[in-house]
Amino acid sequence: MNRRWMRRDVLKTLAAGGGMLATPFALRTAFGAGDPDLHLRVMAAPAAMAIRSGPQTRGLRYTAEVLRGRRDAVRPAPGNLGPTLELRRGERVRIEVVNRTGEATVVHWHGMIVPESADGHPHQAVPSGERYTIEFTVRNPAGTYLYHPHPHPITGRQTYHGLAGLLIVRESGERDMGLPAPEHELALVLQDRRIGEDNQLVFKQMMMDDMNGVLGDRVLVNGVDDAAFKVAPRVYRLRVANVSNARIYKLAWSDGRPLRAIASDGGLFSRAEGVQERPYVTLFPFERVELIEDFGARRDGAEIALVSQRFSGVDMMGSMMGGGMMGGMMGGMMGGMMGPSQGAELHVARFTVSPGVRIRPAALALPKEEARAREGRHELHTQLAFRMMRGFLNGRSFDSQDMMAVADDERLPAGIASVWTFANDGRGMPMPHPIHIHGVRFRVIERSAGAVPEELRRGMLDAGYKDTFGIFPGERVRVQVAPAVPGLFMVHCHNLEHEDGGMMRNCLFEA
Ligand SMILES: [Cu+2]
Repeated sequence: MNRRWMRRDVLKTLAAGGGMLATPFALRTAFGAGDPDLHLRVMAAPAAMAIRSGPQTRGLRYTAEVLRGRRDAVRPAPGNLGPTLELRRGERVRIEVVNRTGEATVVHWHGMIVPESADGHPHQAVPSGERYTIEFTVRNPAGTYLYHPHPHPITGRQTYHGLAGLLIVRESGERDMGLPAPEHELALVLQDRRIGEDNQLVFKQMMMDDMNGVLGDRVLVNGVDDAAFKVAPRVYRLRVANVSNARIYKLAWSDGRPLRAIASDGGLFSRAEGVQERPYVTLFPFERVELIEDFGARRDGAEIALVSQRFSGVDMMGSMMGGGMMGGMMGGMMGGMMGPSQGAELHVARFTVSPGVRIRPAALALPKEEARAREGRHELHTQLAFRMMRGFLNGRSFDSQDMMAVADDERLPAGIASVWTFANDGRGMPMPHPIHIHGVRFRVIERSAGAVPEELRRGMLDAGYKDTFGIFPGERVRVQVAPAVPGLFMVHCHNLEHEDGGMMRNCLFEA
């Protein structure tokens, strides 16, 4: 096959993917055979939002409405955040995307296994004033997914100004697993922001922002500043999503209790993996973690904060100064002059435990391990590099003049498992990168020893199925990828400024 992904091949692959997607589902009977179970409209448009007291903040926002099907598929979110879309596994969904932003945009359904025609590749971006429609069947298991813009090279700016939302997949089987019911769930979307005069968002200000990615000095939770939650003295399911352009969080409870994780990007851990207890959780941009938290274990009226603890070892200024204590100190001093830094201590949200009868936690029965795809012999290697404000995967950047370009080392077979090794040792600046692959759920199978900074090591969560993972300078990470749907998808750094700086490539899952 030649270098370019030909149009007729796209159509052929789509047909194959369509066949694989034809999962039977009981809800189908509600409508005619060709009709979706759910028809939504998602619109991206300028908005003024109350993210804190005082003047409203101007930005962009998604709104959504149900055109047909379950009315509870769209749940409004406060502040600067799109509504939460709630889908059920097996549902056939049609979504009309309307662009009124004033510039090109396209929506990517982050973590969702959808045909390439629905993925939201940058070449699918439409001008403002236009709309497009996608369709997919929800094949993902229950979990916490996202939707956000993907137009090149303005994903960072659009997301920062408010275009993002949660997409939750539910399954009927969750009820029997002892998980808290939806009314005892809290979603926590974390986005660090710089808020300037008159409550307006401050985006890129200096060269450091293109290099580190845009970092804020405070954390919006679900689009509001200084978020506070009243919780009953019982167990909650917390869905935590890092939707920050570049910020890595070291999430911990202020009272020192461990975090108990039950799911990561791609759904619940298996029974064999079990609940993963950590003193803190390291969360890279666009990773998710679901926690189970028993607020009943605290006294009435207790106030607990979720914080991001200070850490060193990944701050650019720190590593340029040679790391260590001197590096850290110099980094801190320079950071003061140069804006917010990676690894700074940040307040995330407050939780106040209401008085009441304590409800004992139910026993958890996590799902059985999923059947694995047959293992193939194919291997891929990708070397990551960042230099001169540009990002590279095997020496190549995303080519906005040739958006469909695929090199030979960017192809892998669909339907069987391949091992994909990422090595963060290319020529340039040593930096951590969150790596995301579209259209698949993969497993992290190996990390090279010694590269994860000591202060973040115990919070690394590689269990379960992932769509985004963090990789530190000098590190090699091996993931096992078994694409279920063939087609043209993407692999990129999910530090949005790195992505917009070209650290993105196509990958082709060949039928
Ligand atoms: Cu990066």
